Amino acid sequence: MITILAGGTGSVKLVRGISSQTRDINVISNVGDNYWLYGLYVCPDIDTILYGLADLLDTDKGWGIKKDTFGFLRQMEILGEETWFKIGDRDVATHLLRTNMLKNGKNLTDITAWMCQKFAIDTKIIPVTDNSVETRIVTNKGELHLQEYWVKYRGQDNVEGIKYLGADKARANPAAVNAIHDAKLVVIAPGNPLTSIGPILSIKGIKKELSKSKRKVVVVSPLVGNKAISGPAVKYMEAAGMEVSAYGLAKMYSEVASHMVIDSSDRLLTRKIENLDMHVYETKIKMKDKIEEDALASFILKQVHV
Ligand code: FO1
Repeated sequence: MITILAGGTGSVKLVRGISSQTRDINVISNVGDNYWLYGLYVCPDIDTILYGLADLLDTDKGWGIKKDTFGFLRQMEILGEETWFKIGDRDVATHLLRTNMLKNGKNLTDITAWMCQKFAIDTKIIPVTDNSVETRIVTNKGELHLQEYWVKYRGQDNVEGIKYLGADKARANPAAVNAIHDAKLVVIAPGNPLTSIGPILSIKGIKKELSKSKRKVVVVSPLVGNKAISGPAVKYMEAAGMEVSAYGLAKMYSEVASHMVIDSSDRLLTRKIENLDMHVYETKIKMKDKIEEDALASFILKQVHV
């Protein structure tokens, strides 16, 4: 059984690649960027994995449902609501059902398992916690929810720090802890280290289980050189005072992982990373299509010996 820690658009490609090669997979999903909008509970990272595995994902955008329409949002605009967060008409069904089930007393874990069934997905998607953990971006102009900072205000203000509100009180999902404990291999997907994977690691029970299991944990770098393959990882890493390189990532992850996959072009960092007591594997980590998703997945499954 393989367990993957995943965040948003950077992670889904590898999740898809691994799931096309092996069946018994758990995905532990970030919940830090979940967002309440119009009374609906939106869970972008859970939905990206759901849609990605159900072959419904809009792969150009990396979120939402492909070929979705936006009539609902247009009507909200007519009614004078803010419409900066582009929820599609088909996507809204997911949020509506989820919110309704929450209101009827179900927890996010059970709702997500139900969704996996509805979307005919074998992979188990496990929210890292059923409690609220919210990723907040501290800027020079104040503190914002991640979605407000990145989508509403287009990431324009300087980032001074990142907080995971509620993480200190959040209880690790027992199913997530078990999924780490029972896995033969744990893969930290190439998600944003601070806003996709960081909130998962901010939950004590998860970090503790990973640290205990670190000999079977491999992290896949989301950086090539000092650039992120996608998204604002660099901005957040700089704000957190991290070195923006595979080595900077290795320092962050060396507490919870003993193996790291880096891009071949970063091979000059291999020695330095090995000095952190990590095994390093070099390959092409960018995944621009299904062939490259499968190639990286099979590299990990064949080459990483834990
Ligand atoms: N990202 C955007 O950049 N703009 C959007 O309007 C937007 C809408 C949206 C709706 C549903 C959903 O599940 C995700 C959505 N995202 C949007 C993506 C999301 O903001 C982030 O990419 C993830 O939270 C990062 O993991």
